[in-house]
Amino acid sequence: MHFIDECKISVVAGDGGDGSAAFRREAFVPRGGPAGGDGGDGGSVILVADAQLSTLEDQQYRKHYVAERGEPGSGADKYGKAGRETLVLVPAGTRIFDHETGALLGDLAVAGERFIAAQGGTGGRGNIHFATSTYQSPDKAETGTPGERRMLRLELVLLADVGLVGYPNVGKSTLLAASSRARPKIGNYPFTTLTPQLGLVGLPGGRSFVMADVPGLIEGASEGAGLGHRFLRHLDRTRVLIHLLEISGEPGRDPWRDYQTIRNELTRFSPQLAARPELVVLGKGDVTEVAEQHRHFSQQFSEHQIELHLISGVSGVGLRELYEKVWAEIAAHDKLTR
Ligand SMILES: Nc1nc2c(ncn2[C@@H]2O[C@H](COP(=O)(O)OP(=O)(O)OP(=O)(O)O)[C@@H](O)[C@H]2O)c(=O)[nH]1
Ligand SMILES: [Mg+2]
Repeated sequence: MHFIDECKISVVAGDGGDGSAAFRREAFVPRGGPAGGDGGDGGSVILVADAQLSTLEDQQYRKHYVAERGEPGSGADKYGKAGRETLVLVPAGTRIFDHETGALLGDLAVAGERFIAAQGGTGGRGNIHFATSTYQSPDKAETGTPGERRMLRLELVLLADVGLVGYPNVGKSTLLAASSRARPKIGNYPFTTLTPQLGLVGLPGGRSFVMADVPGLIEGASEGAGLGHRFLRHLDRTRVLIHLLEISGEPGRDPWRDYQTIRNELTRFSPQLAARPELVVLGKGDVTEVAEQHRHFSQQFSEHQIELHLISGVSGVGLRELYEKVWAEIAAHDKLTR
């Protein structure tokens, strides 16, 4: 299961500086030899894959990248200074497309790789290059060529780090919508979500992770009840699960029973998936009755050494704390596998 982070940027390279058509000035010589230097090359805009980055977030904010132009040449054989290049840092794995034609231009798969997004113009040659034995005083010099400019689309494929599991209607999609720019369908009935949805959840300090919302599970999903359980394969590559529970009015359900039912279904699908670190959450915490009963259920879960967090996708209560715990699990996992 993956998620495509994408953005559009414009890149404008610097123009090359013009060459100069100056002449040497010497006392008593009306016109000395040609002395106009070359213009400097314009700077290029270069995309560089950086190991520290994991999203295209910087490019969501800054969309225009311009490199410096080359300085013109001048008299006394002076060459113009080359324009400075502009580096655009992107995460490894970024693919670069021409926005107009859709053509794939580059693929920065590995950190350190570079792609010239817009080539700087070439500086024009000054008249010092144009003198010949028969043409001693050339008054022509070249103009610099313009820098390239174009619109690019950047695309980055991200894998889901976190999976949301639970009964239908517990508020999984609401939680994803509250935490990311994803806009999954939300409805007050079971099985609103039919296909997995992904969103990028941002945390302070430039941290982020991809969260996957999948359909709800019910008892017997492994035998095909409800939407079955095959969609859980989309959580194969996740590192943490958020198990969302609610206080439901349905007969035969309560958070602890629901918890065991879903755990059982997860194990039947895949013992490896069931073994992932899991954060257990009681949702809809904005409802007074839920907030009041949280202590009671929390007590019950703690008897099984499980911490029961209280959150609400509607009011946002508890989300910050929850995502810090998610982040700690992701970081611990990264440390283990590095
Ligand atoms: N009060 C309150 N209602 C919520 C909250 N989260 C979800 N709901 C409501 O619960 C219902 C189900 O929400 P969804 O987000 O669609 O639930 P889901 O778990 O994605 O459901 P499925 O896709 O069917 O599995 C909707 O009517 C939501 O408005 C919450 O934090 N507080
Ligand atoms: Mg849903």
